Amino acid sequence: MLIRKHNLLDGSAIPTSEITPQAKYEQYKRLSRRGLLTGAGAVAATALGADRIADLLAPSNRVHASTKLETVKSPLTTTGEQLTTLQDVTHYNNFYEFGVDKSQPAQNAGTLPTRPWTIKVSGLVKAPKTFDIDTLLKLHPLEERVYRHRCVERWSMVIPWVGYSLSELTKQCEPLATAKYVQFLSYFDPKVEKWWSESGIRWPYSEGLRMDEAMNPLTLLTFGLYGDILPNQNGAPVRLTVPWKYGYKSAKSIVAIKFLSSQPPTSWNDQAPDEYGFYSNVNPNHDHPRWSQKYERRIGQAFYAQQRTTLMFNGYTDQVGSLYSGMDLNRYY
Ligand SMILES: Nc1nc2c(c(=O)[nH]1)N[C@H]1C(S)=C(S)[C@@H](COP(=O)(O)O)O[C@H]1N2
Ligand SMILES: [Mo]
Repeated sequence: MLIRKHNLLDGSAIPTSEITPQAKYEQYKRLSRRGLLTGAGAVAATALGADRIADLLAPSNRVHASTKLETVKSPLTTTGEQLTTLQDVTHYNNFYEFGVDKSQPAQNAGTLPTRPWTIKVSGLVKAPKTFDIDTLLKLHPLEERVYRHRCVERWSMVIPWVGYSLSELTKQCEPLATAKYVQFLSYFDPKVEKWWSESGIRWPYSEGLRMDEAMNPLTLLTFGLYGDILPNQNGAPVRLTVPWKYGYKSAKSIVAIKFLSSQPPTSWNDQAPDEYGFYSNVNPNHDHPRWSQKYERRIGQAFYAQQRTTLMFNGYTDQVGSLYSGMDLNRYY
């Protein structure tokens, strides 16, 4: 019941199966179905109805007055398009540590311990440092920035994030001139994130950017959305948002940042290198081996209005196009 309802949220035409090899996907599906259907959730769902259950299982979804973040408007708000609803932004998620179905993070991520929380900075820096989350929140005024969000699976959203440019933190880290790449590592505790084995990903979730990409003002160190702290399923208490790249570059629940001289290993590239490159720039002219990237489906829009043409760099060419001048984007996909 729960599964049916959440899959119907977006009139899903694009199954999760497209991001992983079919056989493996069938295996995840069996595992997660078994987990859901034999659990207390299934029993309670029948008795109370799916909406009530979603609330009960994901206390992190409830908005409390004390979790509001004070923000200033940002000149870097880059789209005037209609926002995706808070309900869709928080109930259609990829966060594989909490399950491979898009409805699972909202149900399962409530147990993520978001305090105390630190980010450890190491590698090619003047001196390693550890930043507490509450220090990070005060490092720079928080801005509200509305970005387009395009997943490699061809769905998209428009989300009002809260944060500040990652470059503000990077400056505090004092990277050495030899640092050419930055790696981001997500929180990983197999006892908390009990769904970790459902996918073929090697944990912890790892992502990376070239230094100039990390320093681009659009790259957002993100603490909230819709004026509130991040719900756990969206990567609380701190994540990255890199709007010109496919969603998977934006690592959630970051606990470590490393400055490196060479390209770090990244989770999806590691899993299927011919499907997911290191750069992962949104590019309608470079097809995924199993599907075209020319179109996308805007979550939450009326069915007839869902289909959209995907824009080069997700529409952020003016801001980031020059980072790739002279590069063959079919080779560096
Ligand atoms: N740690 C971690 N970060 C992650 C993921 C994940 O599974 N684990 N999924 C990625 C993918 S594929 C996408 S599309 C975005 C989804 O973010 P959202 O659910 O907040 O929209 O998070 C990215 N960051
Ligand atoms: Mo994604």
